Amino acid sequence: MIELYTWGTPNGRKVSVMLEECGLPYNVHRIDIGKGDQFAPDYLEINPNGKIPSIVDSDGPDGAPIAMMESGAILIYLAGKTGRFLPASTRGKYVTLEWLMFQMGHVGPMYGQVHHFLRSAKVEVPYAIERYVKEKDRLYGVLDRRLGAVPFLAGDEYTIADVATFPWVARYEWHKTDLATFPNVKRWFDTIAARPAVRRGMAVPG
Ligand SMILES: N[C@@H](CCC(=O)N[C@@H](CS)C(=O)NCC(=O)O)C(=O)O
Repeated sequence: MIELYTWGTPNGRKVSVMLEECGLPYNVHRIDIGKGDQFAPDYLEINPNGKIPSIVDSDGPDGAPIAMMESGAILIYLAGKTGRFLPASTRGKYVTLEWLMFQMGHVGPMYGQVHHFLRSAKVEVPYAIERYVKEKDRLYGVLDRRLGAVPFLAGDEYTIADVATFPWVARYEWHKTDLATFPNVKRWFDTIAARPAVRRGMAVPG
């Protein structure tokens, strides 16, 4: 059984969507990051970085339990465990990892900064808003050009790169983006949003 430690954020939902897509049974543990649950000593044993999401798989490699942090690493782990959503071809695998890293290194951190400075900052910081909104729009341009050339981020197949990116784009209202201005992203977004497993995973932790 897999134990999922999560909260209702894009990084958390990447993992619940993947677990639903793979049909893996899992128990949800709510880590309320607003109340500081992520810093509880027991939780830091699982995720030394004090963030969500994390998993503990009682049936890990070599039959021994494994605890994992970092959503991108967790997606790679679950893809390896199930043989799903990471192409078998060498080229397909590396292109998928390329776009997964693009999400982990750019889309997540930059959209997260936009959310912070538009919604949570204690003082309005126009310089930061301008900087991160500009970068967010540039990244939407990169995604839109890519998705104008191929149906999914890694090519023809739906992969963990899409699983990772979708929950961030799903917050388009938070970062004040009109998806109609990025029509290829919108086509991709609507396709993925219609998947039943995505609907279920996006509702976690409920
Ligand atoms: N690179 C990490 C980022 C995790 C992350 O930033 N999680 C946020 C929620 S989306 C969190 O736990 N924030 C609580 C905090 O910073 O104290 C991953 O992808 O797992």
